[in-house]
Amino acid sequence: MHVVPGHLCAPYVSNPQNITNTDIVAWYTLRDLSSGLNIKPLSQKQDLETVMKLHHNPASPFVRMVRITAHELNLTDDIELIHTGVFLPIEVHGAVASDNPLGKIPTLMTDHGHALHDSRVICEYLVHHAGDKELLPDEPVNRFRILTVQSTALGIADAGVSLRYETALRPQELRWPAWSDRQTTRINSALDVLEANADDDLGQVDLGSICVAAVLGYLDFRWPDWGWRAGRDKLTAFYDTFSQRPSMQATLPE
Ligand SMILES: N[C@@H](CCC(=O)N[C@@H](CS)C(=O)NCC(=O)O)C(=O)O
Repeated sequence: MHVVPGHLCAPYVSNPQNITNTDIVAWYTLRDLSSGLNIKPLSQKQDLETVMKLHHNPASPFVRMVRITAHELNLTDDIELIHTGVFLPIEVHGAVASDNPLGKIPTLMTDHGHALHDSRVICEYLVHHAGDKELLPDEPVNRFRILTVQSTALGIADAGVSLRYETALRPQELRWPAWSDRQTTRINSALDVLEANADDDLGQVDLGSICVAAVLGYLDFRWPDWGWRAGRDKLTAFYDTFSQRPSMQATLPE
């Protein structure tokens, strides 16, 4: 049984079919305590059991998308970060692979013990978990517009991470410059579309703008001389403003 903030008198039970006598005793003990004496303030979340675990590495743009989303939803205290340490695309990382057969990050273990991947699934899960209707509204026109902006950002991240593997990790003699050029073209084309649609797509905090901000931060982190700002004034203004948010400041890549 997990006891989570806000549920002290009606504890959250991971699987209601598996309630044991111990759970019931714990439930009533908590209820009795809450009526009088030793109960902890709800704000002391860190003293309570964390209920989700995120395999992460702060260099990953996909991980950052998830972490910014968690910050914006006030869920950070509910997620334990598990750092992968050195994380290479040619090695199986045991801890990650045990929760995700693809061996990729981010991977989230929910409070129900389910492993979730990839970043878009995890972001949507966090929105659902928080009961939020702002970051990904139900209204279909907005919802699918936001998901498409998110997809554009994810495409830039896919191309960027692949380019990074190609140019920083692949042995020199095996490199394929035309393939690298294609990734660069893809990224620049997507940035142009984000610039053209910035007024409609980047004016609010939602899963689309969060993922765009994360991937622009990744470009700055890996390629400070890329020059993505040139000729993209709206994207630049968006990023300058968005990157001041506490969620961005708390998740800087390293
Ligand atoms: N589509 C995935 C992509 C995740 C991804 O490629 N993550 C990279 C780290 S930035 C990774 O796990 N690479 C390890 C590998 O490719 O083996 C998502 O959105 O989460």
